[in-house]
Amino acid sequence: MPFVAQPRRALTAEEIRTYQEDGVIMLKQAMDPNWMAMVEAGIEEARHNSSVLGRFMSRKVEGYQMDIFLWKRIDILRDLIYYSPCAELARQLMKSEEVRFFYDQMFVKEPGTDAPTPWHQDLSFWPIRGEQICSFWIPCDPVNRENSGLLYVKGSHRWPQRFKAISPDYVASIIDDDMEDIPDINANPGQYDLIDWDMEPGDILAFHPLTLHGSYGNASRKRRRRALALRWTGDDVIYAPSSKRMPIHYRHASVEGGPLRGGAFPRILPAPDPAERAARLQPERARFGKLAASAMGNAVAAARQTFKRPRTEQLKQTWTTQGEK
Ligand SMILES: O=C(O)CCC(=O)C(=O)O
Repeated sequence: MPFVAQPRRALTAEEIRTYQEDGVIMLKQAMDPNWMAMVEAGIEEARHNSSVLGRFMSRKVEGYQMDIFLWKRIDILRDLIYYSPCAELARQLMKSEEVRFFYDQMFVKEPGTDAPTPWHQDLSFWPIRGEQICSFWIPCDPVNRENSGLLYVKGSHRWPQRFKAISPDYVASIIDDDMEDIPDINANPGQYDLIDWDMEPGDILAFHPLTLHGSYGNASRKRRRRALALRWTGDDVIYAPSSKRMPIHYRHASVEGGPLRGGAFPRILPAPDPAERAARLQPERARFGKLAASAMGNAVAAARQTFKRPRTEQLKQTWTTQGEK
């Protein structure tokens, strides 16, 4: 028996087609105020009580705060994942029988924070493969391009290229030299079909993990930009770990080449797995040994890259103007 709330309405065939063709869709007022209150409470808890990983991710840019796997320690976000209509919306978009939760991530940019999120494809970061993967980006403040709303290259999820994983904090260990450099999209905006939206709390963006996306810094003087990303997986997703992909610091039972399993990636639909659900009764912190190994791997990769070619040359992306709509 599923526990998730029904969405306000079923998605239309046209909306599902748009998601599949464009690789992104904005769903207007898809989240009721009670769910948004939970998103906001979870973000506020994480803002004031960062995890070790969150502090590591946010170390480089004052005013740009990130955190990850929040739901593992913040109960209201665990409840959002198990009970909100998000899993059902993801099921419809991915056309999947099963929906698992992959992980959540917080992105907060304070007013006046000149910190873009570089253009990237999420799947280049992740230790999974498959087509039925969908992220939701849920802002709890009004957003537009000025205060760092997300921009997408429409249809780029169908491009053959796989681009290097450039994270906002430029984590070296996940930059895979076998992948292509990301083109400097903002330097040649006319060459790309860019799309973005003005959004209100309650609106969500749903996007495919290969759709190129990024955001300007927050140029607003007054408006903070707080957002929570929820990542969902479906039937065809397999676990594909590698030293060049985001490490998972939490317990799970997935085997390389097999489906996602276990407490880190709980099944939500068609019904939760009792053992995975019980595993979350104890809030879990990222395992220290794994964190230490990741930090070491990153330091070695960063040293290697500096030796190979200057980072500025490798990572160049133009994000200096807000670009008129
Ligand atoms: O909020 C941002 O600027 C980045 C969000 C993002 O890249 C994502 O959710 O995949």
